[in-house]
Amino acid sequence: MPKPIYVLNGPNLNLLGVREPHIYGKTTLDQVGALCEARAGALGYTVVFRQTNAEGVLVDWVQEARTEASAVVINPAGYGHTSVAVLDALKALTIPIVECHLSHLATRESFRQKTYVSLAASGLVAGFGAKSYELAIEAAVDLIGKASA
Ligand code: CA2
Repeated sequence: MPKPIYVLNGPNLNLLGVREPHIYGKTTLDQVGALCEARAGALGYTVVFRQTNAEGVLVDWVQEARTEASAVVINPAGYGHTSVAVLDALKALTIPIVECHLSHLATRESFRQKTYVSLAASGLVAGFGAKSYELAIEAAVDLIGKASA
């Protein structure tokens, strides 16, 4: 059994489906987790799906992924735009990293158009709502396959 794909979620994503559905959709974070499990399962992987509002906890989970995960899919939320600490943690990984966002960052405020996480990730999926996560898992599985080929 391969190691799980860690799907890590940053601050305020616990509010998904509850507020601002016009930007982030109506799907709750629990439902996103179920979608990730189903998509990963179909591809032969399990997921560890977590959310935190605390930057240090996100750093701890990224560090944990170094030894415990096959890949990381991360929606850093607001910390993507601010956190050098999360970037540094990601840079210590040798497994694939895929950045994931619900909204289409390029069409939003200028401060959302760059993320520190992008400097460590292989690529970014953004703008497809909950589907972004499924696409990010597909990309992660693809990258795992390429790394072991
Ligand atoms: O589009 C994304 O996935 C974001 O990572 C979401 C973050 C935002 O800061 C990023 O720029 C883009 C915000 C997450 C907050 O999610 C909420 C969901 C519902 C209601 C309020 C906030």
